[in-house]
Amino acid sequence: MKHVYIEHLQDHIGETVTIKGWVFHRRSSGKLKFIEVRDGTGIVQCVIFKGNVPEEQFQSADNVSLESSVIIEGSVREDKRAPGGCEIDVQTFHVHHHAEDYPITPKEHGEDFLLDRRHLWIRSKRQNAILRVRHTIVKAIRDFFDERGFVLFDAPILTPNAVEGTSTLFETSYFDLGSAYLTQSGQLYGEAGALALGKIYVFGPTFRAEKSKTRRHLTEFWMVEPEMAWYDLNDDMDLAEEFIEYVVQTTLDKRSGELEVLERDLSKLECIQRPFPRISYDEAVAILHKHGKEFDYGNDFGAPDETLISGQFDRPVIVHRYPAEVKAFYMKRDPEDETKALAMDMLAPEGYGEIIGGSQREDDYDTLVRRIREHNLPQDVFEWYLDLRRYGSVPHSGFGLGLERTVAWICKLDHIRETIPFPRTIKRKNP
Ligand code: NSS
Repeated sequence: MKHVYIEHLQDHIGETVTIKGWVFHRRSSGKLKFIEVRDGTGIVQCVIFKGNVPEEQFQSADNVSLESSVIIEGSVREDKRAPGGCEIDVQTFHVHHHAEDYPITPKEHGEDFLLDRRHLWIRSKRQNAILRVRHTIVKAIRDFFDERGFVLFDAPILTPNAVEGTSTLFETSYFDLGSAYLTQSGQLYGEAGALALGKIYVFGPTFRAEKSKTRRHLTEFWMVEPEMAWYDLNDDMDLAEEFIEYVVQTTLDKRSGELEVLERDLSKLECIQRPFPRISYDEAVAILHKHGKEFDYGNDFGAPDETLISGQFDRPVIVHRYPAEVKAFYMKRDPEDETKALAMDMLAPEGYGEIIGGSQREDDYDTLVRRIREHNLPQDVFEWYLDLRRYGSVPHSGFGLGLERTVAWICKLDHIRETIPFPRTIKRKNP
């Protein structure tokens, strides 16, 4: 008998098929038993009528525990009221494995209880929907760059130096060669890639020993980092804008069902269309002050500041030209105002804050050496990076998008930890 996935049952109305899955819910009323089965692609109601299956199978349907794995044969019947548009009229019901008492029940569980059982929690409808949205976002990201001539460029994870400041570095010992660090960003390698291949993107896991216990910080997260030779800051912002519009609209198009499970207000995503507002750091500070927010000019924005600034707009806002003091050593200064870096962040609406950080890179050898010294960084480990300014230096720019923050925003989740199969935070490395 043909094994059919639940998401494809619609194409098999009237046929007899086999489905393989897990018991999601059951109830009975006399001669009828209703078993909802999930197989990872969807959920379908299976109806067992006493006379239609052998007696012992009817009895086993009575005893079957939640999350037991089952193999069911039956005919597919159209039912407009059913969630997937059809039901299964069961002919044989086979329990493949009897599950022990399943620890996760429909009652409210605490967050820690669920996170300790994350390996089971991901079977739930909501978590399933989030992980499917994540998958689609990853695919949209890759398609966007692939269709525009970018080359995927894998940067190393074990690295000899910091990229984004030394305070969030994970250190590990590396044989006879001293310490190695888990990468905070593939950017520096991406720059080498851009000068070799023109336009590249790095897409992989990145690590920050973040002491912050906020709803937007993980210690292990995924970042996509395009890097383009000959792009200035404006080109960089144009690309970021086109990219976010594409990712959001593609996800809406492909995953509206999952977003409905998550009770997402789709109109808030439909309006994510270019152009996005662009304001300077100075204009952003003026917004804070106008709203009576205490903020010292020259600081970086905290989460509440970002929420207030992005709350003024119904789509992502790009903030550019930050004080160079609060930004990374590799950023180029604005020739019109040397106190500012040619940096940009994109802040997502609805309180989600920064999802993208990017900049035009310093491409002058002497200036970059000076910056490395000013930041007290060891010049020897950056010699290869300085080579990019010794041999055919060009203006170039790029940015990094945090995948989990993007998933949290698109799904409108309270906390970033639900966006990744097994989250890592300052308080958690299990399971
Ligand atoms: O530190 S960033 O702002 N920028 C960079 O790492 C650059 N080197 C990227 C580049 O230009 N190629 O981080 C970029 C994004 C940021 O906007 C967040 O969306 C995300 O990475 N991010 C994080 N997500 C989750 N958890 C943590 N701790 C985190 N840190 C950054």
